[in-house]
Parts: sequence; structure tokens; C-alpha cells
Amino acid sequence: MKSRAAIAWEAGKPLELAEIDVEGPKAGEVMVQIKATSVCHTDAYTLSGADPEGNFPAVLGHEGAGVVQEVGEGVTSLKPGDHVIPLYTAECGQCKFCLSGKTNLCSSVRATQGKGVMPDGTSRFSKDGQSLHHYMGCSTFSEYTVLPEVSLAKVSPEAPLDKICLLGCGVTTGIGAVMNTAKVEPGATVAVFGLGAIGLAVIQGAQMAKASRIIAIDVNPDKFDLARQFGATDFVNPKDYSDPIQQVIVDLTDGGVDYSFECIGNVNVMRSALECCHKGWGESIIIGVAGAGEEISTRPFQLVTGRVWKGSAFGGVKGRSELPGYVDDYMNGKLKIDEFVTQDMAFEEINEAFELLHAGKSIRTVLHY
Ligand code: NAD
Ligand code: DAO
Ligand code: ZN
Repeated sequence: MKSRAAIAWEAGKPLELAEIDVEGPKAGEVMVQIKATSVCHTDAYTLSGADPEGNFPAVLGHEGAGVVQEVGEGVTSLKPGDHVIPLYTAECGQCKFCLSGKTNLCSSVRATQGKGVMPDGTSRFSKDGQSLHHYMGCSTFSEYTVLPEVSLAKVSPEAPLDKICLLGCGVTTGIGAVMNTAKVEPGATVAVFGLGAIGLAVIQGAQMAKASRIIAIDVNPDKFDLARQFGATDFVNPKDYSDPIQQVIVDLTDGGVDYSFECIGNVNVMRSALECCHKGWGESIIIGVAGAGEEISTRPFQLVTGRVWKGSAFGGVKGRSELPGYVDDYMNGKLKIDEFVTQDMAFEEINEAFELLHAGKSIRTVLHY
């Protein structure tokens, strides 16, 4: 099968738009025609070369939605025509992790996914005979892609694919971090560091959880309008203060917030996010992905005195069992997605979409095949 795709040949270089070859699905695999994909900060991070798991050349992209084209031998839960969202966090339902009831991290395809290949150790993508790596088990920057059956959530065929593609990462990650990881309760105070798609989704989740105060923090004040639309009540630009930002938040909130979320990937901000939490019970959730080799630090006394540090991957959401419900919530008007889409473009404009993200001029650009 020939497919339109964007190839990341090496770190730091723009993607090359090309026609690639995509092999059909093997046993337990599914070929999907991606209809829409967007660009997340994590794609930019991997393309920059900072990702220790970054394999090149590769077909990047992990936030997408499409239609099943063909299924391999033994695939029982999906058929051609089904509408699906690719999952970078699979759900096999059978591994130690899935059965633990304690995490959404599934080990079924983890080892090969990290190496950029399918579970049998090979790739389905090539260009002029040269093999290309898969990315995060999704590779949505190819119109036709192949995934393990356990890495696809079947969703309502009524839902617009060019909106629900954002549930493949950003929107779900933020809302899930509030609901599943922090379990924010009504009346709680919340601080959100970084107002990209992840931070805005955290704000939406905090509003859904009936938080009493939602403090939106970003060095780019252009982000505050949208944060207000999602339910933020207070707006802080760290550049406007000489005090450390954690002190500013502690002063604003009579001793600190109940929950904070780091949605940037900056280890210094992670420390601030922990230290702006209330003594005795405040919890800080790390969502941002820091550069390879970077470390977090704080004084242990911060933890001894009751602050808690946690992390969240894909919002703790089990994709195959829970994502269909997120899609239904969107269709029923309980979940906002349209507001995250700041630009719609043709797939061929993918490098411009990366530039907009870097320039802080987009929340999500949706690319249409
Ligand atoms: P984004 O680039 O769109 O948004 C980041 C925001 O942080 C921007 O608005 C920027 O102005 C702001 N910012 C930068 N430095 C700041 C500082 N020092 N203080 C305050 N604000 C600052 O990114 P995104 O797509 O929303 O992703 C955010 C992070 O979440 C990235 O690190 C991404 O890799 C990560 N991520 C994690 C998961 C997960 O499952 N844990 C999933 C998706 C993305
Ligand atoms: O199971 O060891 C593991 C890792 C699972 C991958 C979770 C990645 C979450 C953070 C990456 C951001 C994705 C956009
Ligand atoms: Zn599993």
C-alpha cells in the first residue's frame, strides 16, 4: 500500500513529505486510514532529539483518529469500517499491569513500541526499500498506519474524527490527570503550570470536578483568554513577579493549593509546582516530559511535611475501556474539544503546524488527510 506520510529522517530537521510503502497487517495487527492528526509537544520533543527513546528515521505522530482498513489474522475486536483512536498506552487487559487495577500502563507491547517496531520486531513502513521506525505505537503522520489490536480504541462512528483525534493525547491526558491521578474534589484549589493543550485540559477537568479556584500560570499571557474560557479563575505570569513563583501562589492561597499540575516539562517548574502546594496535604502532579537525563529536586522536608509528588501518563486512562466514554461525553456536550483546535490545515502543511506550536501560536493544529 502506498501512503502519504511525513518522514523524520533525523533530529532537528523538518519532516519530509513523501509517499511511503506500508505493509499490510500481520497477525494481531490492524491497518488504519488516519483521517485527522494533530501535533503535540511530545512530537516536537522527539523531533528535537531530546527524547532518549527517539528512533530515526521514523514516522512520528500519536494524536489521531481514523477508520479501520484491514485486520490481520486473529483480530476479533475490530473490523473494516470501525472508527478508532490510536493509543500510545495500549490496553491488553491481561498483563500484570492491566490486571493490577492500579495503573493504565500496559506491558503487552511496551518493549517493542519503545524500539520503534511492531511486536514481532519488524517495521511495516519503508521508503525506497529503507525501513522507517514506528513512533509511540501510533505513527499518525502516515495516512495508512499499522497498530497492534490492543493499541486501538473503538469509538462511536457518529463522532467527528477531526475533533476526537485530540482524545488520543492532549485532552484525555489533562482531564484524566485531574480525575484519575489527583482525584480533585469539589471545593479544592488548583494551580496549573503551562497553558498548552495539556494545561487547558487540566483546567477543564478541574472545572468539571468543581474546584473552587483554578490558577492558570504561563509566561505567555496570550494563553490566558482561552484558560478563562475553560474555567480558570486567576491568571499569573511569573515574569510579572520578582518573588519565586511558588511564593506568589502560596501568598495568593493562604498557604498553598490543594493540587498543582506541571504541564510544561521544565524540572525547575516541577519544583515550584510541588512547593506551592499546601503543607500537610497538597499534591503535585507531573505531566510534562522533561529532557533526557534531567532530574527533579526539592528539600525532602517538603515531603516529610505532607506534600505529595505524583506523575501521570495519558491521564491514567485505560484507552480501550474508557476512551469510548470520553467520545460519548463530547457528543453529549459534557466535554469540550472544539475549543482546543486553533488551526485546521491540510496534512501537507505539517511543518507549519510544528512552527506554530514552537512559536506559542497554536494550542492544537488539526491536520486533515
Ligand atoms: P505546549 O508547548 O503547547 O504548552 C506548554 C506551555 O507552557 C506553553 O503555553 C508555554 O508558554 C508554557 N511555558 C513554558 N515555559 C514556562 C514556564 N517557565 N512557566 C510557565 N509556563 C511556561 O505543550 P503541550 O502539548 O500542552 O504539552 C505540555 C507537556 O506535556 C509537554 O512536556 C509534553 O511532552 C507533555 N505531555 C505529557 C503527557 C503525559 O501523558 N504525561 C501527554 C502529552 C504531553
Ligand atoms: O510503560 O514504561 C511505560 C511507559 C509508557 C509510556 C507513557 C508515556 C507518557 C508520557 C509521554 C507523553 C506522550 C505524549
Ligand atoms: Zn496490559
